[in-house]
Amino acid sequence: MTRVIGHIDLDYFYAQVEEVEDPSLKGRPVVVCVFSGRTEESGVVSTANYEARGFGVHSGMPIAQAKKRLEGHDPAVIRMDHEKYEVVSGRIMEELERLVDSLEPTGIDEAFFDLTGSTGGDYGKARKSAESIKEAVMKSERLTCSVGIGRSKVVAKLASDMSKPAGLMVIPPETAESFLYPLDASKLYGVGPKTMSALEELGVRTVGDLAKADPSELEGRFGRKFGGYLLAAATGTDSDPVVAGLEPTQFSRIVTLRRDTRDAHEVAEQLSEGMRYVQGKLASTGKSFKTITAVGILTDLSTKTKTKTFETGVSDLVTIRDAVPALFDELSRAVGKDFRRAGVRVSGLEDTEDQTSLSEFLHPAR
Ligand code: DCP
Ligand code: CA
Ligand code: CA
Repeated sequence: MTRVIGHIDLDYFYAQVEEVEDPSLKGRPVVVCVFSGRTEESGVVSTANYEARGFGVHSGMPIAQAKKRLEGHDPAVIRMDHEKYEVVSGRIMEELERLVDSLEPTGIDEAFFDLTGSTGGDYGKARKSAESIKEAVMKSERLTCSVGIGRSKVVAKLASDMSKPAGLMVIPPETAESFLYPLDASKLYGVGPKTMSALEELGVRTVGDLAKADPSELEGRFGRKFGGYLLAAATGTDSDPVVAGLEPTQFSRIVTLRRDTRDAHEVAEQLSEGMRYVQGKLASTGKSFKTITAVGILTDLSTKTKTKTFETGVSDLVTIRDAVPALFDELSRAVGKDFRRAGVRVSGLEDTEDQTSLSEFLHPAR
């Protein structure tokens, strides 16, 4: 049977969450920022709403530059609150899981899903399902999203990208090739600038050129695996399945320190929110960990770590708060240099035994 694969991506996600929380922001340029804390202005733009994008503001831009572009346009400059977006994302993913055959989250605001079974391969039904999904997200969270449907992950992802913002694009299987061929090959998932310039050397500009390229030439240039993928992607016949609910393997949090330091207590103090975040992830997923790692990033950006492993699973904040300063103490003595950034990571995750009672405790309404 022809597959029905979907991709959903929430529009200007962090900024839209802020707009929902404070409706007075609607219509104004909104910029969500990661402040590094060094000076009042230092840091980068995490994302911006479409009003701000209209003035050329985009993710990764220095905050000072964004402010300059928005001068006189009443911008709202908001500090990024990752925790808040994680919570919204978690609720949406849970809801989506109930609406599709299988859901594969691929980031905080996006996921692939499969509707092959429930639609029986009928693309009219698939369009209806996609509309219900969009309505459900709007109804429960007041958020717009963009959805693409097609016969492969590559087609679905392209369709959702091209329908942004607030769009829906359904590409029935028989139109997949006419949809794909005119596009620039660089639009294909996995084709970055390096691959693109190699493709151009082979005379490939569009997806259609790629589909007609000599398979042995592609495999010679990119290897059997990637060469084969490129050909399949170009015709929308990439066969990667939707893999439901990937289990987390670790949780971590890294911060930029207010000043370079090797003082373990100073580092631990600035990581205390990070420790709470990690513990919150453990609690909400019903996991405990065996290994905890102190991560120190030096001024030359090299990474140093120190690890402690427990005999049995741990999930409480007190143990984390004890372990982290001790590990940083060891780490800074071993390294003998100041840290610029610091983080905490827990890994070796396993299910906490009293998972049921714990999740009941955390979500009494369920
Ligand atoms: N993000 C970030 N830094 C980046 C890119 C993204 O912090 N360089 C964060 C903020 C975004 C979220 O990840 O809201 C999702 O990223 P997207 O690339 O999906 O971008 P948006 O959702 O913001 O915008 P779009 O409407 O284009 O999807
Ligand atoms: Ca998005
Ligand atoms: Ca995204």
